[in-house]
Amino acid sequence: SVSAASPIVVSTTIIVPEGQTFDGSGKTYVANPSTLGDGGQGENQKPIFRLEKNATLKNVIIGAPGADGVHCYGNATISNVTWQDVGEDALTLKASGTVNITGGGAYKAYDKVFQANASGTINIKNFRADDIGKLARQNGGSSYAVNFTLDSSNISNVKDSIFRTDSSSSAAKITNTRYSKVPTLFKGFASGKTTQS
Ligand code: DGU
Ligand code: CA
Ligand code: CA
Ligand code: CA
Repeated sequence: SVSAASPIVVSTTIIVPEGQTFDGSGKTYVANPSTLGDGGQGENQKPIFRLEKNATLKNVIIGAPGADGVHCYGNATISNVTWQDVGEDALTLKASGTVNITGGGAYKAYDKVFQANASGTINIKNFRADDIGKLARQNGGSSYAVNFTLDSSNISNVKDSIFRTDSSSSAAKITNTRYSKVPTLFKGFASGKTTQS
């Protein structure tokens, strides 16, 4: 009889070097909980993938445990990556840059999906998210500028908001997106810094 392929258990963070592409060919990757983290809400878990600047991650499924997901050090391209059960969070911008996330989805995020711990831009397009706390959050208390965009996506069952910041210089824009059970689109943005159409 047929059976699903076993996931690839990652015990040491997979590093995608500067400018290079990691193509997972649709395979499923999970964290070794004893080395990277159990995917619960404890901080300081390690990522399954670390992308150096201008790296690309594509055609990857991240299963459970998801640990601290993907860390991006500068510009990154994330294409057709699905987090089946987001760990502490799904992806973090760790150094300034633009992250373009296209296709894929994120499910079962107790708190945040995307986390911006540096200034830059996070563009999310053709994405599906369900059962999440927030789609993207700028690190609490930070005042640098982050530009968030969401386009042509489908977001459902959100506990808090789509985009959240504490920075008066950050901005967010949502276009052509379908929602179900989303209590708030934008939280903490200054007036005039959000648009929705
Ligand atoms: O100050 O920096 O939750 O990257 C608190 C911490 C916290 C981060 C963030 C993350 O905000 O650890 O997961
Ligand atoms: Ca966190
Ligand atoms: Ca989860
Ligand atoms: Ca984290």
